[in-house]
Amino acid sequence: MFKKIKKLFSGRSRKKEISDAEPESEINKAGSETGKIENTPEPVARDKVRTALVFDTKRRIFITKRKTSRLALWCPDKQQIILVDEVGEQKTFPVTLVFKEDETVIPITGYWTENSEAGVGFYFPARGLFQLKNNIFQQGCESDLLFIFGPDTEQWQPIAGDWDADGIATIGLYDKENAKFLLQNEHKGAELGELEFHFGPRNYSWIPVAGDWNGDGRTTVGLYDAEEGIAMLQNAHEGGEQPDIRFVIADSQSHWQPIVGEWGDGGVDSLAFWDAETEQFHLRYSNENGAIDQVIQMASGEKNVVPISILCLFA
Ligand SMILES: [Ca+2]
Ligand SMILES: [Ca+2]
Repeated sequence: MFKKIKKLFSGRSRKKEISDAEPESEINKAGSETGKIENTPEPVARDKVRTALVFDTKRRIFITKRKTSRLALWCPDKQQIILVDEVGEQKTFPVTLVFKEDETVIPITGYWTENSEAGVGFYFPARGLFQLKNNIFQQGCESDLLFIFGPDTEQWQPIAGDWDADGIATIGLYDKENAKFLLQNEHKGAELGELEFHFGPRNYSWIPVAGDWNGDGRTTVGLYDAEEGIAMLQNAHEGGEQPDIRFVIADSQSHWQPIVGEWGDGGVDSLAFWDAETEQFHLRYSNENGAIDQVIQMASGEKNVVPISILCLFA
């Protein structure tokens, strides 16, 4: 498998596209062919609260109600994800990468298909390659989607989100040198994004983030300046120097790494920060000036980790 894939992607060919799909996990939306929910509860905002029929290993049906942002750590040395579950316990899930060479790998997360759960992905800058896995809880497959996207340079940083509010997250890239975003609405390889715009200053210290800052179901981009603790967020796929939202994290540290999730009760995504020195997540519940709202202490025992936020379905 490894040799085959390596051959296909040697020379950074941007035209190859592989769909290496494994069977989907047996999660079905309400009203699908496999089951119906009578007396459907009141309508809820798409992508925030979703009702689904889920079959367990004994083919029993239960109903899940909510997608929840979970704190997690990607451990590249062990190719594992440490997830904080719904009761605060840390659980480890192995993730097999296509490439096992000593190259840079950057994690991203999202619902890659309508039936995904706890999707995770990885970007290999040296190859421009995205490897997406629909469900970290489902073992036994390396990836569900594999494709090359973006210009043939290594300076791009990956992001992911539901840019068109159709319930499916797709990938994007940010070029910090030129303050440029490229966003894709489909899982397919290309050299250019469907959406392309410049946002923010050209500054090496800004970190790209993506979230639904206003709760309308559409993910949009933002930038975080770790040195100053400044966040600049957009609510539309538009460029410019002035953001829709700008705020300062009062007690931020320059070494904190930002992630995005729905941490508060306001129905919007906001920022959290990973402090590798103290192994703590610092959560901010709103997108406005202020200090950290909650601190979560981790005890992974791992040194070389990358913080991520994973959307999970929980009953
Ligand atoms: Ca989408
Ligand atoms: Ca939005």
